[in-house]
Amino acid sequence: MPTDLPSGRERPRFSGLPTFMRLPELDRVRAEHQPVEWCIYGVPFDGGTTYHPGARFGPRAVRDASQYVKPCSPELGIDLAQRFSMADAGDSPVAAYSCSDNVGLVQDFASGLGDQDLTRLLAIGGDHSIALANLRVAWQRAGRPSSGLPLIHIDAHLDTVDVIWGERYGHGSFLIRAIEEGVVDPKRTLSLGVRGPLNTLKDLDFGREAGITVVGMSRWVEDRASVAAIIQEFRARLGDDECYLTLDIDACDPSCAPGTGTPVSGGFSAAELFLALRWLAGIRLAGADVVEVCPSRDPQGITALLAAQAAFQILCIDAAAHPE
Ligand SMILES: [Mn+2]
Repeated sequence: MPTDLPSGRERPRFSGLPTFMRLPELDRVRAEHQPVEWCIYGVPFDGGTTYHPGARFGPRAVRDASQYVKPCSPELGIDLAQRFSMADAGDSPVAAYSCSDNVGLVQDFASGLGDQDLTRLLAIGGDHSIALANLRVAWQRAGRPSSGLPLIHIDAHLDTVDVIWGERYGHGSFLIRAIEEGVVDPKRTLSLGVRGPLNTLKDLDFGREAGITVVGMSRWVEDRASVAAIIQEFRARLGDDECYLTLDIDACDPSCAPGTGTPVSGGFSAAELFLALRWLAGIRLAGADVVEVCPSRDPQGITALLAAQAAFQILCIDAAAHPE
């Protein structure tokens, strides 16, 4: 089902109110009684940040950068605007002073977006703590699978820290909470991009013992063919099941994603990230998020641009699973 998207060759991309990718606003699409297959919304929250704050300005920066995201992927042969009905729902309300309150608030907002059975949600962060809210809603909409949703987690960090500064819902804890709550299936979780330095040598133990397949950045650098094989094996275990995808922009190297709160050197280049995402094309997605863009750390805006283009590539992964 197509999206009514203005042509950049008729209406300039530098004009108009900036919705994500110039998509129609959700209210307008609903007023016309059109179904929505993918709904994008922002979560301007960074109360879960442990180092540089500022990701609360991420949704605005990503929307602005996304004015130059065009709808067609020649690599995958997909015209996203022809494939999906998409809309931008604006921003979720946030509880700026409370991580735990914020998760519930965002969850309530996201639960009311689009049609319960049809609409998948793409959240633009905000720090990584907001992923838990979107994951809960994706799990509910997928029919509450008892084993939890399979997950692709692209991040420099594994985000399985139990408690930081007395807080259980910060940006380093979304994955341990999601596993505890049963909304994520750790045995069908693939983590790409993790690297050191770590606080302790035991930091990855919880994830590995829970069954997460952790593919560290060193393997990507030293033996990329084996990463391709691991992804093939992961896809075989997925079968036709829907999978959630979360992208922390700090998976990428600070040279191409400096605008993030907890940067770690030695990450993916932009081209490598897109290669990894293309290797996932055709996986059915239950929902997704792109988080941790901190615009004030990046005056040139290359991080927000990368996040916007990556969000497009993520939608293309699902589009490849829904041929016209
Ligand atoms: Mn993260």
